[in-house]
Parts: sequence; C-alpha cells; structure tokens
Amino acid sequence: MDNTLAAIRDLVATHDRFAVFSHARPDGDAYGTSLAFGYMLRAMGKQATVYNQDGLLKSYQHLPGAEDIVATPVLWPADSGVVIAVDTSTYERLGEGLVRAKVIPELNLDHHASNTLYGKINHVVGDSPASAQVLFEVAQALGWPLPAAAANCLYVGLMTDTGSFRYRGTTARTLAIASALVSAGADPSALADQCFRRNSLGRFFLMREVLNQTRFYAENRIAVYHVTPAMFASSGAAPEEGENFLDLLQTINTVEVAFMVQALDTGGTRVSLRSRARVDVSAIAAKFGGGGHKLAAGIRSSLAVEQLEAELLSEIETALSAGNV
Ligand SMILES: [Mn+2]
Repeated sequence: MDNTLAAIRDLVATHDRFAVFSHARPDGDAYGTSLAFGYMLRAMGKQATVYNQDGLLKSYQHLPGAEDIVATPVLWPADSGVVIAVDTSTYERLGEGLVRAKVIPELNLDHHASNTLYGKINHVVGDSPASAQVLFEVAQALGWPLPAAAANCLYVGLMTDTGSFRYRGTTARTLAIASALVSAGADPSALADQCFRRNSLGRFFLMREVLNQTRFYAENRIAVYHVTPAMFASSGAAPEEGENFLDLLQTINTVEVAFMVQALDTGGTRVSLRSRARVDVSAIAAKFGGGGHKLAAGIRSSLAVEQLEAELLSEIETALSAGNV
C-alpha cells in the first residue's frame, strides 16, 4: 500500500467526526462523491456531515441523501470534525465559509490535474475521469463498505463527469467500476432519467436563446455564446441551469473549441471552455487565472465580457494555427 493510501486509512480509522466538502457551483461529481463519502463513513460507524457552499441545488434533489446537504455556515464552527475536500481543484473553490475560517482540509481527494495540493493529505489522480472513480478506488483498496446509497451517488458522479461514458478518460476500468456500482445497487436508467430528463421549461427557454445567439469564428472552428443576468430573468431559468449548453455546440462537426462567457450578477465574468481534442483549453484558461482539464476548463475574471471574449478568441486562434488544425 502506498503512503497516501495508508494515511487516508489512518485518518479515517483514528477519527469519529467528519465534514465532507465539495466545490461551490457543484455538479454531479461534486455532490455524488461527497454524499458517497458520507455514506461510507457512516457505514463505518462514523459521524459525517456533507456540506456545500451553495447548499442543495434543486436539479440534484433526487440524489440519495441530498436533503441532508448543509449549506456551509458563514462562520465555520471550530468543533465540526475532520474536514475532507473532494472534487475541488483549489482551496478557494471550497467556498467562503471554510476559507474565512482558514481551515485546511485533512484530506484533498480529486481528479483535476490542476489541483493545487492544498490539503494535508493530497490524493489527486489527474487522469481519472471523475472524483467518484478516485473515491471508489480508495474505498476498494482499503476495504471500506459500499452501501447502495453510496453506489448510486458514485454512479451519478461517474456518469455526469464522463458525459454518460462518452468522454476521453472513460476506460475499461471506468466501465468495470460502473458495473460494480450497479451490482451494489445503483440504478442506471433511473439515475439517467433523473439527471438528464428533468430540465425545467425555464432551462429550455434559456437554451433556445443561447442557440439563437451563438456565433462562429475561424472558419466555424470556434463557437461562442454569451449568458447575461437578463437572459436568466426573461427565461425563468435558475442560476445553475445555465450549464452544459456547450455540449450542443460540440456536436457540430467543424467546432474544435466552444466557449461561453457569462456576465455575473455580482460583477465579473465567468468562462467555460471545451475542446474537441487538439487544443489544450486548460493552458488557455491558465493565462487568465483559470484552470481545469485539457478538454474542459474554466475562468473567473474581473475583465469585461467583450474584452475577455476578444482576448480568448485571439488565444484560441493562435492555438488552432499552432496545431495546424
Ligand atoms: Mn469532477
């Protein structure tokens, strides 16, 4: 057993109370992995609470245990147990509640290659397609229990972060893990239905507007759209319902890089980037203080929407011509 695994084993064995965190603006892998960790700890007789800066987002309320997710308190209580972070590439993304209290996680478990290793124990598997897979491997190596509720949560993490087992990084091992999770009680068709066929009408109206205003550059190899607070207001979509429209742009056969630029209510700009294969969008995001994976990355910036978009377009065009795409 390697040192990190032994340290994780000892951390869990020698403590009784745990607080499991994932990143703000949580997705299926963040919620799924943190909830599954909670179930595993409780199955070992521990106390575990699952926190998120954003509490429970409506679109994930079907996850087993979702109703018990606690919104991170503004002031983090000192006696809340051993802090574990999952699926979170930087300390700041764990959210203000924890960051203000300057609590350093005892364990940082993740699959983002750009993870800054902010934990006391860092278990980061950069080529793993989901944190759910990383946690499954740890649990299996250490002989931890896998209750059915944990299997369902891990399955959601694996399914959503692999784009339903379509993205690169989906290996025979990933599918073997999915199979093990189904054997342990995960229900693939029910979970797919709950994750992918429960969009609100507001989200559909927002999607219609996004598709209408998508623009193409560099001989249709770059696609971009904007999202504004006004578009959320007119469509009736919830703030978290603006995700994953880039998947639609990526279905177009000419598109190498698709990105969206969102003006935030709070001021500032958020960007998501996706690449088909040849352009490393995490390298581009890094130039603007962002990060992520080679084929999927993000940025938060104080630059205005128009300026950030113009600078990104020029960086992406440079990358496209450098790669002779
Ligand atoms: Mn993830």
